[in-house]
Amino acid sequence: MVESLIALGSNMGDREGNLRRAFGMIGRQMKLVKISSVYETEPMYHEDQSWFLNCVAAVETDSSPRELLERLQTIELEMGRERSVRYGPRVIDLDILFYGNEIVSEPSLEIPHPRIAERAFVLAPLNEISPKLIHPVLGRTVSELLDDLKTQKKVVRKLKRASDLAHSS
Ligand code: PH2
Ligand code: MG
Ligand code: MG
Repeated sequence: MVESLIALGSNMGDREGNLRRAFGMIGRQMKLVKISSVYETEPMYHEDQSWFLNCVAAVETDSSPRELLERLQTIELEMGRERSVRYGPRVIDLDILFYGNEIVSEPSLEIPHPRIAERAFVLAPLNEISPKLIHPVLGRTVSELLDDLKTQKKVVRKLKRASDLAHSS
């Protein structure tokens, strides 16, 4: 079993319902071990879109990194995710942040996720559940990466008990 960290995001439709549904689908396929609070976050990159709800979950899985990616992509598709604008609006986004301390560098799969260090919307929830986790490429802990981050983007904790989302579907 490997512990993997997954980032969840939604900025279309019933955002909270979308996170809840994704947790239900993830929980049927692997063991959900930890879940952060839910944050309402200002959009990055493509700024002209609605604010996101973001959170992070730790799971235990037997799947390889590639299989895990495929499982998450299947959930995204089942939830009606359409591939359109890069960084644009989405019903649900499920990104692998870490997979144990493994480093994977393939054209369609990079682990650790390459943009963790610039994203408050990932580091703030991640810091709640794994502050001491060491980024295997950058050699810094999650809490150090969060301290290093200089961003004007707003990240507001919204729902303290995201675990309610995971157990209510
Ligand atoms: N996801 C993106 C692009 N921008 N901004 C926020 N705040 N949260 C996201 O999850 C997000 C984003 C592409 O995946
Ligand atoms: Mg993403
Ligand atoms: Mg994605």
